[in-house]
Amino acid sequence: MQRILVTGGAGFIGSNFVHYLVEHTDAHVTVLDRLTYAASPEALEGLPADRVELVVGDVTDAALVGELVGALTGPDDAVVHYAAESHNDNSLRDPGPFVQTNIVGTFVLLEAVRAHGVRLHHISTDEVYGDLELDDPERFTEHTAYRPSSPYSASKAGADHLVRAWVRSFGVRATISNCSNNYGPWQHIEKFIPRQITNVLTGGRPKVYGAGANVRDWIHAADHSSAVWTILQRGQVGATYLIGADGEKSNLEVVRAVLRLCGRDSEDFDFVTDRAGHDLRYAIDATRLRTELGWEPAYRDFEAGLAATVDWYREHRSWWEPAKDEVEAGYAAQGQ
Ligand code: NAD
Ligand code: TDX
Repeated sequence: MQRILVTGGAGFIGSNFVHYLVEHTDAHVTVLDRLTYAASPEALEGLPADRVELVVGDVTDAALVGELVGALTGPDDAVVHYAAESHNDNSLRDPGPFVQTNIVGTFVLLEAVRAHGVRLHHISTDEVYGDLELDDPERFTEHTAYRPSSPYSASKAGADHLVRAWVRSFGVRATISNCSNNYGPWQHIEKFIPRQITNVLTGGRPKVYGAGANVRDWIHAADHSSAVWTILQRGQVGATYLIGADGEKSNLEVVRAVLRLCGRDSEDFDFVTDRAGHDLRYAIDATRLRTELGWEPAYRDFEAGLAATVDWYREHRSWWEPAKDEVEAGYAAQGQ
């Protein structure tokens, strides 16, 4: 039986991938997650106990990581590494945990897969490439130079470089994917889309940084999961794949869509203090993934995916509501 170790598997995207594995494969899944404020162990509830095991622990704990990676003895066993501090705004307030988890955590994992000869897939972000002008005809490709802007994206870039060095210097069998902005169920309400949905659902107003002209390239988390599985199955060891679904939207477009879907006036939002160093635009060219590995996204209609996401937050109030006041107080303290 194939065994997959998923670090950060209780988070937004990692838990989506765990569901993907349960539904589409016979693999046994071990989740390693520290259960930080960002984790949603509820997202793993109801999964078959003989298929999914949750180990609560830190990816920087070399002894624990060595033990879990050492148990992966089959030829198709693998580690998929999602665990990270993931929010740019938090990295501006307190960068330390980003260096620790994202860089040191990846180092610890790399040493374990090197010692035990285990295949690794490393999950990264398009933010390592910095940003694009709004009218730049080029999008990010596997050949774009690294130019990270924030402590978060710099820590992810650092992790990517470690993975590449371990491939080249030590022959570690690893692949990397850099994905665009994800949306969907179980995303923490600190992030843009769920923050605005839950602002509206609690009778408040969406908060748009700066002038709202910034563009993000949205992909449904389920499409990210299918892409990662495709790379794990058919990806070339040592290669990097960019994951994106041609979903560019300005923040203003997204906020107005959320308001419309909730039956509110589409101008019923506030402009607030901009993010320091705010990247203007991300855009992914996923040609390599599509042509070499034959991957295609299932969610092609952003409005439809967003509508389903709004409904999901309506139906899961008891999950997000306890965190709402504290998240908003943190933003208010920054004028956001
Ligand atoms: P998230 O914050 O929702 O989840 C991160 C998970 O990692 C949480 O469950 C948390 O408890 C766990 N974790 C944090 N520190 C840990 C540690 N030291 N040891 C063990 N577990 C730890 O993040 P997400 O949005 O699901 O992102 C997952 C991965 O995908 C990250 O690597 C992120 O950089 C990458 N990514 C995210 C996006 C996006 O749009 N959210 C896009 C591209 C790439
Ligand atoms: O209240 C807000 N208002 C606002 O205008 C928030 C929280 C954000 N924004 C803007 C900032 C960005 O332009 O919305 C955009 C999206 O913001 P985030 O959800 O914080 O995402 P971003 O900074 O783009 O990073 C995300 O995508 C890449 C994830 O959080 C990262 O983990 C991933 O690597």
